[in-house]
Amino acid sequence: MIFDVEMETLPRDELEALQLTRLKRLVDKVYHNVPFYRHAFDEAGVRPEDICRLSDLSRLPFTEKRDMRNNYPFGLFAVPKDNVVRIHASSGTTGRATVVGYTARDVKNWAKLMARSFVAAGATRRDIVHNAYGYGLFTGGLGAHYGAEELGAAIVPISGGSTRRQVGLLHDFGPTIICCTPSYALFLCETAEEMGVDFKSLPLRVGIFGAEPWTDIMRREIENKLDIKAIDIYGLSEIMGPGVGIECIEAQSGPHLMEDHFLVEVIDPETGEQLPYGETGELVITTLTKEAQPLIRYRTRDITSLDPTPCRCGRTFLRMKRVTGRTDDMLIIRGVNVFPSQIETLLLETEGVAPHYQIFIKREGNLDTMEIQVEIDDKLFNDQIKTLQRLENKIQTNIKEFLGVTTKVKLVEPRSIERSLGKAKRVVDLRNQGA
Ligand code: DLL
Repeated sequence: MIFDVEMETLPRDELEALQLTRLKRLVDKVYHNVPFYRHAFDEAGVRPEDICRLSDLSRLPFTEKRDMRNNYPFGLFAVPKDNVVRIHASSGTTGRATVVGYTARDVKNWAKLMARSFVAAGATRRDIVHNAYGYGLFTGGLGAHYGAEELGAAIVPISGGSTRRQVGLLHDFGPTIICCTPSYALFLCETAEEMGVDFKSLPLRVGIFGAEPWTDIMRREIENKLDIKAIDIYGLSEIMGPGVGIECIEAQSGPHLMEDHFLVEVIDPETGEQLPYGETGELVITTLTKEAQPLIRYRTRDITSLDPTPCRCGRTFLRMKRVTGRTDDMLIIRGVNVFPSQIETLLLETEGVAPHYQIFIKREGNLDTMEIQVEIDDKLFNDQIKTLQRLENKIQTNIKEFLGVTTKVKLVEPRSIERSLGKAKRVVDLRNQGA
């Protein structure tokens, strides 16, 4: 099913014409209303009237996270503050928080895009949605909430945390759809097991998971454990929140991007050059309809590629490949580049380990070292030390062979790695703590 058939199946030439009209209007608006953009455009020697075709997009300068921080809190607003009805912000663990403002129309558009997303994931107004994304400054909770209401489904606004209580409600209310991070879905399932609740006997049929990188092998793990279809939803607060893209349940092969609202490109993160479809690089997004805080060519730091091939669901929007990581997540261990998601794939392909792991980066002398702690399955827990050592060696060898990096692998007891209620912390960097 498709929520907005007209837009979501628009022929590409009509879609591009719409994008161009919107882009021109946007460029004109930010040039005249946001001093930061006027300055940036002047510096790049480009004026609004220079944008005549979609390919002229590459003449515009990029916007980066640091530009948002430098204009903290409201410097990038393109409307008077009175027109702003909602403000979200990122947690700001690595500096000042990133602030995002919405007008009433922005909130409405977001709700519509999230309603589209629910329908793409197979939801209807008859569904009950258990929403365990955090409510608050994080966009996950309220984003999903407004979308489910827009669709007319029933939403249970449980937010993150109180995990045992959540299991009780999953059992009692019988929701058919669950929204949370993939790592929290596994934690819920594990808690249910401890409480004697069998997830497979619940009416739950679809999970809408995102907000953190996860792999296809993790998807299979979740689908098997929970007996549901697991759908990947993508988004980021700077651009809107969840619903920038979502997979369709028909193909489950990478999120369709909502291209009538967002103009997307993939660039080489080193040179800034646009890359052709299919090539992997950094996703860059221009918001075409945002009123309060539009962004031009925002560098997401997310690594992916774009897939223009037609999808069997009938949507004409491009699909993005699953995000494998962020440019700032890349680990460089003794000159070798590794992404946590590559390690996840190798770990989960190994029989006997559970989908819970953490990567510790330490400095020993002048060398960076990596230790991976991964939980073993309950089934292996009572096995002989020899068996466990063999398993550790096997994982170490696999990682060396496939990723070219030497690691220390340590198997740890089931349930000993801290569970997160939202985004999982996969990498712990101890290098600046004298470790
Ligand atoms: O995580 C918005 C969101 C909420 C998306 C709920 C999906 C579901 P931020 O906290 O600003 O916003 O974090 C955005 O999270 O740039 C990616 O690096 C990562 N991310 C989000 N969705 C995915 C995904 C929300 N499906 C950052 N796969 C993004 C991989 C994702 N990474």
